[in-house]
Amino acid sequence: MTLTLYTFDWLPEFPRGFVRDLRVRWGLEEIGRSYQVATVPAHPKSAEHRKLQPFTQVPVIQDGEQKLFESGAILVYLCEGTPLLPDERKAEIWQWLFAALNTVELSVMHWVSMILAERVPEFFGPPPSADVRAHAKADMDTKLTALQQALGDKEWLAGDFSVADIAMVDVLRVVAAEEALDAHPHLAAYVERATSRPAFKRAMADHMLHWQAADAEQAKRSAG
Ligand SMILES: N[C@@H](CCC(=O)N[C@@H](CS)C(=O)NCC(=O)O)C(=O)O
Repeated sequence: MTLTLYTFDWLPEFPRGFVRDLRVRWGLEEIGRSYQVATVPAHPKSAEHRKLQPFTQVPVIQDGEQKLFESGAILVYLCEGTPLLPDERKAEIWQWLFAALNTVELSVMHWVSMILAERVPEFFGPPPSADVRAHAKADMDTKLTALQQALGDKEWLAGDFSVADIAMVDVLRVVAAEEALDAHPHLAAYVERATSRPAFKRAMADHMLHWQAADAEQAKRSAG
């Protein structure tokens, strides 16, 4: 049965490459599972979307009878019983997956939303004061320093490449894109290592193709 991954029908340039359907696509590519993409309107949000996802966010998947939202839950569901979530390291991998989404991503998104408030105030504004932003950056850097220390010389967080690495690297990509990972060279190398994987490249290519098709569809609608 084909699994359906829901993402938005169209988004402006700035979040492309970072919308969280990417991490699900990456997981699907890693485990070799085919999928189709369906869309929900980004604006205005629909009642159908709220039935799928109570906060009207993406990603959501539908796999037979199983509907699931929250990217972490989706990744665990997909990777259970695969080499990305082997039974013997399950607890450790869950631990790092929660650390990615509940500790690191929290700090990263707090800081990134402040950067975006300056860049696209119509979505995220008003921009915070410089000292509020500096405080958020310091908090994020504390988390990144600790993460780098925990990673040490290891290639991946918990044994072989796992679902925790997908979550963590997808969170760190945002920091790397803002050139704020330079002070954490081991983490920068970790991101580079993970995003060199063919599965990531396929996922990213398909993610970007989706937005290109969305642009074409929008252009067609406004022309006709
Ligand atoms: N914790 C959720 C966060 C989902 C999330 O924030 N999705 C963004 C796209 S990356 C979204 O739908 N934003 C629109 C909104 O919040 O209204 C997850 O990991 O699935």
